[in-house]
Amino acid sequence: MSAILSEISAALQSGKAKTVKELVPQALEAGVSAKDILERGLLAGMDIVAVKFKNNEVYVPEVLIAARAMNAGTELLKPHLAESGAKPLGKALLGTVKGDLHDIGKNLVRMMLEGKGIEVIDLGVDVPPERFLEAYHAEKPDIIALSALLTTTMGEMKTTVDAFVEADERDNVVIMVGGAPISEVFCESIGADIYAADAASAAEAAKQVLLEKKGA
Ligand code: B1M
Repeated sequence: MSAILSEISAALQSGKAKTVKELVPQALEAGVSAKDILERGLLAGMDIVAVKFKNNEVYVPEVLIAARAMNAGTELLKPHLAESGAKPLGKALLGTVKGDLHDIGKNLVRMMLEGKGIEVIDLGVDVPPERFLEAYHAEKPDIIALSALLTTTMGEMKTTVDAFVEADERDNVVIMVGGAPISEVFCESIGADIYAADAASAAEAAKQVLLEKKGA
């Protein structure tokens, strides 16, 4: 890996958004492709942060700061990536279910998904099933990602899955669920496809689904 890509990865891991903003244009000027800067610099750094987060070696604040540095870098790359034809790996529709206002975990899931090169449409919190369906029809995502933090709102995940069944769209989309009260058993019981225990696992599972879909 070229030295500047290692520097970008290291700056991202330490959450140094300002350094990332300086290094990305330098790398572009030096002739490194936007795709390499994204994949071998920014995403490589975010992958390391994701593993450390999963292993409790870093915590929420560090992840949020690293994600901010990631966003600073990807913002600078966006026009170049469009030019070089690099496409997102796929698209996910994300939201915290109806009645639930917790969004910290959901936001981490969004950042981790974006860190894997997945486009995320974030519907926010307190999202009713009909809003998921409406956005599904408008955006045609590959994955619907549902978060719930309350035992009283877990049931909304089933209502959302059922809404896709009723709309005859269930077989056209992968539904992933997660959040503190959610389990593999619950996931199966409501007819969802994937349970992810944390944001890093959610992003890894989503990436696998999209790679399989592309036949990679
Ligand atoms: Co609330 N709250 N809260 N709360 N709150 C909990 C969840 C609770 C466990 C606290 C407790 O009593 N010990 C409890 C739920 C009990 C239960 O249902 N069994 C609770 C309650 C009761 C409530 C209220 C009802 C309190 C009240 O008003 N009486 C109320 C409900 C409001 C509502 O939603 N309608 C309420 C309100 C709030 C605040 C607004 C004050 C605030 C939310 C602020 C915000 O999100 N912007 C809040 C907070 C902060 C918490 C705790 C303390 C922390 C949650 C958090 O953000 N954790 C929480 C206690 C706790 O969890 N220890 C609690 C950090 C975050 C990184 O973790 O969200 O679990 P988490 O996300 C994880 C994984 O779950 C996973 O990935 C993340 C980590 O990588 N994950 C996914 C999450 N979504 C995923 C989706 C995926 C995959 C993985 O795929 C799609």
